[in-house]
Amino acid sequence: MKLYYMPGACSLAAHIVANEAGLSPELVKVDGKTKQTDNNDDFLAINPHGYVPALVTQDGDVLTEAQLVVQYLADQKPESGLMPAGGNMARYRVQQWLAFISSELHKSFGVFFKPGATDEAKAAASAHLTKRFTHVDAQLAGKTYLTGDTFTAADAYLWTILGWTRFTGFDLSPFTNIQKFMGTVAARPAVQKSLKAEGLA
Ligand SMILES: N[C@@H](CCC(=O)N[C@@H](CS)C(=O)NCC(=O)O)C(=O)O
Repeated sequence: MKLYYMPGACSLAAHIVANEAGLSPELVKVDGKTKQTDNNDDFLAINPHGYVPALVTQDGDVLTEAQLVVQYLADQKPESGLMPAGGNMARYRVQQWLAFISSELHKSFGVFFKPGATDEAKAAASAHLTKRFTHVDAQLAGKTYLTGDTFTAADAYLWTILGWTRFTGFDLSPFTNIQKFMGTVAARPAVQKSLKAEGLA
């Protein structure tokens, strides 16, 4: 398997899930500007959208979309608990979180990384994120992870996206459960291993 990534981008969630599952996909770094890989290959030939994560499976299939890539990787090791088994409400709950993180959180950060984005657009995104973080914080009350005591693919995705608040100046201090979650996840060996491999530790 090959995992195409940019350091610290949403692809970090897939990288963490791969390490949590004990998988060792070949890591291929992509330059966001040139869309060239570190092997000087054209990333657009892998994913014409030009964004990471992209996963090339053992069978040569290309999978994109962070919420899908983490599920595929987790399903390679069902015993890891990273994705509950199909047909159970527990799996739908993790999928519900993955969809929420993708559409309500991940996409709302885009404006902060967009050159020329207006202050008004950033303020609107901040207001939206504040509402959504309030929900996440309440859901984490009394729990270690989003769905309880088991670390899942959704936790890897949430942790990755919340980490971007450091670059946007977003103040997470009012969200005490989120802060605790961030510390707990950061301490996981698979997370540290992923950060180190991406040159971020
Ligand atoms: N719809 C995609 C979006 C992925 C995405 O936004 N990737 C960003 C990094 S977090 C990226 O590669 N941006 C570079 C670009 O779009 O050119 C997903 O959900 O995975």
